[in-house]
Amino acid sequence: MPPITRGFFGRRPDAEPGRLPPGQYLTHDFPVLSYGPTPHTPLEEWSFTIDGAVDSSPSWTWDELTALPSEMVMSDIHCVTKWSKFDTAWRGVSLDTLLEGVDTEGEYLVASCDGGYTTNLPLADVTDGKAWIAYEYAGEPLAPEHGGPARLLVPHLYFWKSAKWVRKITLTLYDEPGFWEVNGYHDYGDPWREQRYQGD
Ligand SMILES: Nc1nc2c(c(=O)[nH]1)N[C@H]1C(S)=C(S)[C@@H](COP(=O)(O)O)O[C@H]1N2
Ligand SMILES: [Mo]
Repeated sequence: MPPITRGFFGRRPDAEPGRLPPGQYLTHDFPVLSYGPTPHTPLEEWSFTIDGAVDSSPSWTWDELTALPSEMVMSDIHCVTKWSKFDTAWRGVSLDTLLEGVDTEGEYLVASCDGGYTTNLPLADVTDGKAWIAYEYAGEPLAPEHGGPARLLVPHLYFWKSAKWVRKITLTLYDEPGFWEVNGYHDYGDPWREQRYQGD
């Protein structure tokens, strides 16, 4: 078969074995899942802060954050309600960049958002190129319903860990469950091990 034909059919994402985590189905649209209304914080009032078990607590305005070196991220995302979306394209600042020069004894963190949503993560899951503060999606400013102006992006875990409208990351010494985690969702949320709910 000529390569062009093989490429055309062979690259159909839903035909790629092993790319969809167990129990997930592929979707091509981008569902919106928000608990509560979409906040609309003006960019002049927006800031992003790292605090908690840190020696110094850095904070960035919108202009400061978006002036930092950013990265293009292409990743598959997996929602606990069972949809997955392949090749989502983001731009954002790596947590590695934001945590540079921050000394901490914390091994966990809680991300807090406008609107009150929180989620917890091990620090090791947001370092070494695994997480970003994303502010563009598909080449456009991130839409408010998808977390704009900026959201946490942690694509290797279920998407509830990717906190929309994130404003703060608090480093903690102990694991402190967030909004869905106290309501029965798994503490860690690895889609490949199907860690949807507590006890999975
Ligand atoms: N602040 C906030 N972040 C959130 C949520 C939320 O309700 N509030 N929902 C989570 C869940 S369950 C999912 S699946 C994704 C959905 O992101 P999307 O609406 O961009 O698809 O955001 C996550 N981040
Ligand atoms: Mo979700």
